[in-house]
Amino acid sequence: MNPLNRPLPDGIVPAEVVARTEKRWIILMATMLLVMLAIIIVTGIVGAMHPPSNVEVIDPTTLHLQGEFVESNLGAAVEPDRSVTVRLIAEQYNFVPRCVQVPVGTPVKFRLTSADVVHGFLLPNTNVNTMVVPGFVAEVRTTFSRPGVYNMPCHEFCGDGHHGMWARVNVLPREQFPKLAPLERTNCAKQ
Ligand SMILES: [Cu+2]
Repeated sequence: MNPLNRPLPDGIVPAEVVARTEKRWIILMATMLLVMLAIIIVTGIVGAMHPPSNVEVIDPTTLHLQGEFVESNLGAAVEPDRSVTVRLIAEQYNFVPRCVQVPVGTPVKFRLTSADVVHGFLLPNTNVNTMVVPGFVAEVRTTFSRPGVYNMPCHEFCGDGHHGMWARVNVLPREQFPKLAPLERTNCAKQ
């Protein structure tokens, strides 16, 4: 070993040793950053996850009086292109409506807003996961690949009753959905 490369008794390390150590750390850190970036990109593409980007404002004090989120407009609605739009209001401590039915294999667009505080909307094992912020409309698109019952807990702590705030999405076989009565489609009520 080159005696010049040994740490000196006063703790000063030769310059080339410092440079080599720093280079190793830079390479290690850059590799870690690239690996983490790759994980974000790959999981984003594979899981079709998108950060919520729908900046759309709404007056939370008049939701029930006018506009898109009046009571008669809530629940699942079929669009002219056969896709489905689901409109929900999150409020302490409920989703309105508490249950919606949608068809499998069909593009579904969830539009949500809050009447009071920040809530969260999540459907397990799907790409649906967003905050619901008063004053804004959150929009998430998905296509359910299999029929079943998806519970949707509020996952943003919103007060004393937060633990009891949950709702449900019933994903139905495609041929079953058009047979539903309007009220069954919006809040799962049997008619
Ligand atoms: Cu909540």
